[in-house]
Amino acid sequence: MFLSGVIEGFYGPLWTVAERRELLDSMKAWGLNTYVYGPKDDLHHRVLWRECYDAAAAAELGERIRACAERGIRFLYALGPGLDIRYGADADFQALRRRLEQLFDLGCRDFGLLFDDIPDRMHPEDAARWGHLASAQCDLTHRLRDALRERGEVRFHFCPTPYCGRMVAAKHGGEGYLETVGRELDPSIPVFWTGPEIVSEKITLEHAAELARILRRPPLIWDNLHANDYDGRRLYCGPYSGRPPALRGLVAGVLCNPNTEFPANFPALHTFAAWVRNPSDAWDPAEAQRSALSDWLPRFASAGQPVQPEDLALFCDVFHLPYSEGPGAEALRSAFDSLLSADPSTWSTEAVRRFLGPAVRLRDFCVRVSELRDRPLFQALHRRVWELREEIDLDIKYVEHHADPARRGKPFHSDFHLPRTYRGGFVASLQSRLHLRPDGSFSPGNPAAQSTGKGP
Ligand code: GDL
Repeated sequence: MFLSGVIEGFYGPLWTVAERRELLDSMKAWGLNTYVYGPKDDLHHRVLWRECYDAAAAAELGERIRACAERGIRFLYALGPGLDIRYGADADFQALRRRLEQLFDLGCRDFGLLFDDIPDRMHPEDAARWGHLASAQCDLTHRLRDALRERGEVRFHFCPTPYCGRMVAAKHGGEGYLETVGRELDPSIPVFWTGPEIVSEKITLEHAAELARILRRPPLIWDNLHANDYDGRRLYCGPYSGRPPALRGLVAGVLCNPNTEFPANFPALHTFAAWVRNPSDAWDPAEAQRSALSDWLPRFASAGQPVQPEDLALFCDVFHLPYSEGPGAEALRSAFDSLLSADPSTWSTEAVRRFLGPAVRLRDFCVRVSELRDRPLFQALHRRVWELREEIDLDIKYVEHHADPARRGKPFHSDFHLPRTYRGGFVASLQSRLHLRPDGSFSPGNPAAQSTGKGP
């Protein structure tokens, strides 16, 4: 069975019970078949991996497992013991067994052992026994699976310590890690893989085929395209893209680990599900996005002025995908760039309008967001929208100032964008100190041009 669905597998606040219920309903409606539970900051997933859930948490999990079953969705519980496990310690094995048996008793039959984002070194005794980290992890997976099989039929899944091309190239996990997994892990156990990068812009057929060769099984894609936990300023409301539909024939499945803010995931998951269902090998992300946004628009019912479809589309072009903005955002930025690169006395009315038209629409959309009747959606979008509104408002005022012959040439100030409260704070001051070049290398930046870092 081709696995398609959603991983709750990011860092940061977990989704709520109501959000998960909505997710499962949408997944059923959209034809997605797998939900993976493994949020990094459920303490019992990583830090307290030895401790079983208390009665209340277990009851909630049991309900969720039932809710999945009722909708024909596979529930996969993922456990990440790698931070401090001793692979050879019986006490640790028994703790893992107890953890998974608790889940088994709640109805769970699909398990994942995740060894991502952990130290890639073992205790010397484990190293002496297994030689390779991969061997210790594969052996542990088999032992656990065999123990659980005494209870009934179960399926296991495995996330390697190097889980993308870049980590393998850096020999994370040790020389020959993936080859060892390919040789030693039971071939019926799917192996997670995020692509050439942790957040992969593209996953090609060649890449998947090469992985399948090394792993001796088709990889199970853990897709971080829409994950935003690594940067509090970003949000991804663009369409699923960069993966040819033919990829479906080369992998065991694709599971998306999306934005931490659940309500913002509508376009990501709607377009992803359309990609999964797409009958042909042709894929038009823009078309999928139009369909997703037309279904999303009713959620933007406002207590004030109504939200227009083209404004929602522009917003999603701004908060688009990690490696690209949508066409509306590109056009807005290029209109602004062409004004900034010319002397304001030469600005044509048309060039000013080309910028101000969409900029004002975007600013107005930001105001609309605070008036949304769907308050969880407002909360999910609020911080990013506020920052966007601050910035776009500044740009509009700047352009209006210099487009006005009476004010042009005089310095531009904004009473709402003041030293230290605007773009201030310690983090921003650190950000200005190291400059990231397009080739990925860092060099000293120009902190003097930024805030003094003294407050507020
Ligand atoms: C990761 C983490 C994931 C996180 C994502 C994006 C995997 C296998 N693990 O490396 O939990 O959400 O990056 O930051 O992807």
